[in-house]
Amino acid sequence: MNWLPEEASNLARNVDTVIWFVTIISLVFFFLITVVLVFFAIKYRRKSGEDETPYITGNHFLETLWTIVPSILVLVIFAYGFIVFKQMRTPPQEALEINVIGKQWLWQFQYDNGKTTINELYVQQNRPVKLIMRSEDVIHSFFVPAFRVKQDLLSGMYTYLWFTPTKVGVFDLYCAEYCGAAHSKMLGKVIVMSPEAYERWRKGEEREEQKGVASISPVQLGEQLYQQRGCNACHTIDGTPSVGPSWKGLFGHEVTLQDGTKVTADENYIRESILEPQAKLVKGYQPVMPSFKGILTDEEISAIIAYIKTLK
Ligand code: HEC
Ligand SMILES: [Cu+2]
Repeated sequence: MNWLPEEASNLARNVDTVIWFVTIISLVFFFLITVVLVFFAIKYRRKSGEDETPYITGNHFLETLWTIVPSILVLVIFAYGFIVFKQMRTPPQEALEINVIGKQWLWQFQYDNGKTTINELYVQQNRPVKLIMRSEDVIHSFFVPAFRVKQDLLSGMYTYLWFTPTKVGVFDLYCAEYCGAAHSKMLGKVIVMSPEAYERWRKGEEREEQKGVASISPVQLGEQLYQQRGCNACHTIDGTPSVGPSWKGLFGHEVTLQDGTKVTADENYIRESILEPQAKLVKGYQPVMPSFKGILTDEEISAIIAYIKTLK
């Protein structure tokens, strides 16, 4: 029976067992009670010539039974749930720590080797990971259904999450707390790699490899980055203003800034807008764009500029 999503972490099976345990107990009692109810309603319904119901004051045996049996069951559910909960809240000592920042409307991941990624979390198969999470604005919630983990991110305090991914693959990451206009676009991927591939990725060797395999044009790369780096949460490419201005017709045109001055959107303006978004604010918009300094390489910025140029 494949009613639940794929199980791709060490915690998934345990969570599912608790859910099935509670569901099956509920179903058994639901049918038991419904069947008895319907049966009694028919059997003891009012019949002609039989006006008075019998006078019943109680039944000690039955009352004790229906108090003790459910109490034991509820305690068993509690104990079982607590055991799994405790496992989920206790990261192992050797877990690899990754910092997670949630902000409107993207995920940022910082690794021990100094790397930063956006909307893509890279982890190693069969190696426990501990996420140390915070928000830079409102409440977000980190949710990976295949791992059966979900945890809120708050500003002003850290929250934690851990899991051991057990399957190599790419899994969906959602923000599960309504966090504003582009909440539904606050999506990411968790990329689980084999130990060898992860080691290469950590050392930064995978870039060369990628280049060898997929030599895509700057425009194509720019288009990919628009999606993968979360620009699409705030910028449209069809002319409709969103949280930020649309990229359509941006390049080469005049932009009116907050203080009324006008600048022409050339390569340097766009580059500055990406690295220091607050340096020149576009009129009519809030200063909410995060800086991508240290996140996008020069090559990637050039690719985004090339892509914006095509959006006439
Ligand atoms: C959280 C929302 C948000 C995200 C995510 C975001 N931006 Fe922005 N961006 C804005 C806002 C708001 C403005 C206008 C205010 C300003 O100039 O900072 C803006 C302005 C810009 C401008 C100047 C546009 C103009 O019309 O003059 C460029 C270029 C830009 N962003 C590029 C990017 C790129 C590239 C990314 C992804 C790597 C990105 N933005 C991600 C909100 C965002
Ligand atoms: Cu969110």
